[in-house]
Amino acid sequence: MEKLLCPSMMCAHFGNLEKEVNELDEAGVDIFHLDVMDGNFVPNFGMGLQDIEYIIQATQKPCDVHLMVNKASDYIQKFADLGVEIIYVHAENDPHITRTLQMIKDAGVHPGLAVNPGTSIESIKETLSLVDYVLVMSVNPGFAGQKYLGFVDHKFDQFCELKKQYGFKVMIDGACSPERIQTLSQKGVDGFILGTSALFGKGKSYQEIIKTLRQL
Ligand code: S6P
Ligand code: MG
Repeated sequence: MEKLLCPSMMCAHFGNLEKEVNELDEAGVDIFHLDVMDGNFVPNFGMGLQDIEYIIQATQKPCDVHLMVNKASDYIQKFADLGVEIIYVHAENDPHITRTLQMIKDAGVHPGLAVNPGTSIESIKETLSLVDYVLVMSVNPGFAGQKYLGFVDHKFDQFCELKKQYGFKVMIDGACSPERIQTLSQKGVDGFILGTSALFGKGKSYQEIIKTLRQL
């Protein structure tokens, strides 16, 4: 099974975004991961609409948005209009998550559910028939460069089992190192959000890193 390798663009060098996008694109990444944070649902800010718009027009590759914001449902159409392929939303702050997921589908975008480390699978199980992607958070959302939370390990086994029934793809976001990519892809995890643990600030070319990660 081919891995989905997804650079987390909040970790890119914004001083030369064009070069970053081009180099990642040429290195063969699959989906650009674009984090949106409102300083409210999570204690951090980023990325803005202009950054997102720029990245989407700079590549032919698919882009996703990971909405770490309150009232994500207010912004679905906005991101759909920008041309993203996947919209990840969180259930933890949305009393009507199934409505929001349906809105994403109706807008012609793949619905994704992001699952916080403290959120149980049981509490979101009813939504699984509506989602095309499950983004398992293995750090508390908001920042790059955090430590992997080992207590989420069991979720990868469980979601990989559940995907046989529902057909969604399982993705990991947070502290995703090369070692973890190897172990999790063997378990059946489909996609990997690449931040500082595997891709950025390593002093090697993206080409070289992506080639190595593909072979794991
Ligand atoms: C922030 C966001 C993530 C990070 C990514 C960073 O929570 O959702 O996408 O950018 O986890 O990766 P790393 O390898 O620095 O932890
Ligand atoms: Mg993310």
